[in-house]
Amino acid sequence: MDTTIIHVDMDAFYAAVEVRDNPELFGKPLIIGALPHERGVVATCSYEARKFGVHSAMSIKEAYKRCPHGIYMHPNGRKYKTASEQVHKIWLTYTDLIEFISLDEGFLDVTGSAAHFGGARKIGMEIKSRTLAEIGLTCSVGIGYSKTSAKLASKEKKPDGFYEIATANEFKALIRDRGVRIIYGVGLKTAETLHQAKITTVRDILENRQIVVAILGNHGKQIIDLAEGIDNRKVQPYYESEAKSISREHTFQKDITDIEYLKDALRLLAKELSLKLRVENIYARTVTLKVKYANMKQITRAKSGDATNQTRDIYDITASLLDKVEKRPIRLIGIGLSGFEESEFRQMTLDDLTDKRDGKRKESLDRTLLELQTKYGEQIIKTGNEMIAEKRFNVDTIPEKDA
Ligand code: TTP
Ligand code: MG
Repeated sequence: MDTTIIHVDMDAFYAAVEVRDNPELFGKPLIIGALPHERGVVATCSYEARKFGVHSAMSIKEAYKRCPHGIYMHPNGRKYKTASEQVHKIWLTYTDLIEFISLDEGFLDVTGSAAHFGGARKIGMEIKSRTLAEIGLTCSVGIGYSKTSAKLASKEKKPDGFYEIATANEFKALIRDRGVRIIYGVGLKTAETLHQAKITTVRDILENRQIVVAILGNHGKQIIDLAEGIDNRKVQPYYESEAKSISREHTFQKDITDIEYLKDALRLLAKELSLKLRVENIYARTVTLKVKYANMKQITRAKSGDATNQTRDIYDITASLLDKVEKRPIRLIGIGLSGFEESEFRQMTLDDLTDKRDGKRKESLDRTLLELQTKYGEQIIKTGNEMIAEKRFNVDTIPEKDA
């Protein structure tokens, strides 16, 4: 059976929730984020504000220059979380194969369930009308034969959009003459590299495959596949039973670029989490690194392996994930653990068999912690929100090279 995927993305999500709750804001340029006199960035803004060139992650100073008559508001996270849960509930009535990408965005695999509801288009239209009637918000829906096509489709007619890309040929025809950035995974840097080789459109990519592979290697091959409309990535569903996660995070007083400092923070977060696991007598299979950059862009990278409750393992995994992410000033760093196993169901690992090594590890860790405390004082880490029985972190399936 051909795969059918729906991608839903709420329109101007934070701003739309605020407008819904205060109709006086309707039709006005509304900017959610820092206030003009504060240091900070735009989280999002209404489409009216976008007309003045304001967009997510822009410094609030720049936004104010472009739109001095706009209405500026701080975000109200709890409200958005509630709205997000309501939206997710609507989606779940059509399939349980859903990959929740963020509060306002998700992929629904309706391959098996579409016929039951009268087809994917019917589901898409119903999601739109119910989201408006039941929650008072608009969203954009894209239907595709793959994740990439569904995502492109939802973006195509934003806001309040509805669009379908049914085949790879339709997908190719749609993107052929657009800039290379249209391809998922082509970030600013990759685009620049391609531009230097005079490759500016998707057509250029397809007509210069050898050059693309020569300059970008495996990433280039991936880009060519996506340009051809080939994308076999599966929707990674999220099940309640796997939903539990425990996390610790830290927001820095100032943006940090020093990788060693960031790793020190990871060490302390890992230690806290390890303690928590041992108190609960559980082991985690998946370790997730969360990074929020100074421009508020947030990314997560995850790795699954043998279940562990050890500080050292949690640290090693997150430190190596950190080595691979883009190097930019970082405002927040966090670790999430999920995929828990009770001790009796857990497979023995090498660590269980080598008590001595374990002892050594603990010793060296304690020494590290002592060194850190001497270096930064007791208060280097203030624990952020703990999330138990919350959604797991979002895990990127194709790492973006540079977005
Ligand atoms: P988006 O879906 O990227 O943006 P949006 O829903 O506001 O607008 P649209 O989809 O119509 O283009 O992000 C969802 C929410 O995530 C957004 O409302 C605010 C938050 N966000 C940030 O806080 N910082 C950011 O840099 C981005 C991109 C989003
Ligand atoms: Mg959105």
